[in-house]
Amino acid sequence: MAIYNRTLSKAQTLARDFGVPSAYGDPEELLRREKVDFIDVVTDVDHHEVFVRMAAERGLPVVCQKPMAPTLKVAEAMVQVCRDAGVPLFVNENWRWQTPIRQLKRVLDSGQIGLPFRARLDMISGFPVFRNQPFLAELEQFILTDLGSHILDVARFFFGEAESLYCLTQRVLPNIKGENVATVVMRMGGRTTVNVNLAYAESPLERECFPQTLIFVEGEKGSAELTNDYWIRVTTERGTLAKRYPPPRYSWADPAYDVVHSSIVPCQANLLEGLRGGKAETTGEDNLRTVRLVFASYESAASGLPIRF
Ligand code: 89Y
Repeated sequence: MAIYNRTLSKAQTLARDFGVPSAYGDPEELLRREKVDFIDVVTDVDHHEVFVRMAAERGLPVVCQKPMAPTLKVAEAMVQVCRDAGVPLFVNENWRWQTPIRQLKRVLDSGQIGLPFRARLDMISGFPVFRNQPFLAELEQFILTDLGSHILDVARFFFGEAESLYCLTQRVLPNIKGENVATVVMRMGGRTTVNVNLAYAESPLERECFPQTLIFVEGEKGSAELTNDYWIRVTTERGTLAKRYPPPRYSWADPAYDVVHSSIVPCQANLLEGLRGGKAETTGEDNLRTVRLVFASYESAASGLPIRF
């Protein structure tokens, strides 16, 4: 295993902290000298393409952080270059692997609430995210790329592909560049109306629960809800069944990001399965459909018009 960073000292610090045998300040040198099974690209989004191309040229499988690319065109080119080279491309999209989200998917798949006709996915938080991740305030396109990539992916995971989409965005904080509030309405899987509400507006909320996603699904035979503190409530004509599905605790995880950080474990396990020739959920081809929703949202917000796929 080896680490590259354009600032060699940073690569060396990381290598020391995580027991990685070698560190490089030049990616070509790393690839020349090391025996590489796959490349994991964890740079900023603007540098994903260059490293994915590097992997494809060498026939090396590659895993790329979310969001896959800064534009839909670049994401399409990345998928194409890997497809042409016969190189597996995966995207490190972890939100759908959160403990309560996996459980809610099981509830929907069990048929208990029948076919879903409408759903609401809320990631609305007053958490001062820009204090922890100051680079987010510099993004011209913020909440739809940062959070929309995750929540629109969860929407696809639950309800299938979108046939149409309409989006409104707002910027309601002064010292940031991009939109920090977005509302996306979609028709998905031929039957479900899906509302996605995103906000990092720093408004005080009575039940702040960053970074939990709250979800409500209405079905033909009942409803299912993922509420604060990881409670899932399933209501049918027999009544309501409520059970808590908290994420596992890891000593290395930041307690403020528990449900997110712990989801990295099953996500990585699934990517490893893909790298070993098995089936991974978030392949480049699959994640391209999520990227399409992100940029269609910007297009709809800019034009004021719905998009049909
Ligand atoms: O950057 C974001 C992510 O990927 O997960 C949560 C986050 O840290 C803030 O929205």
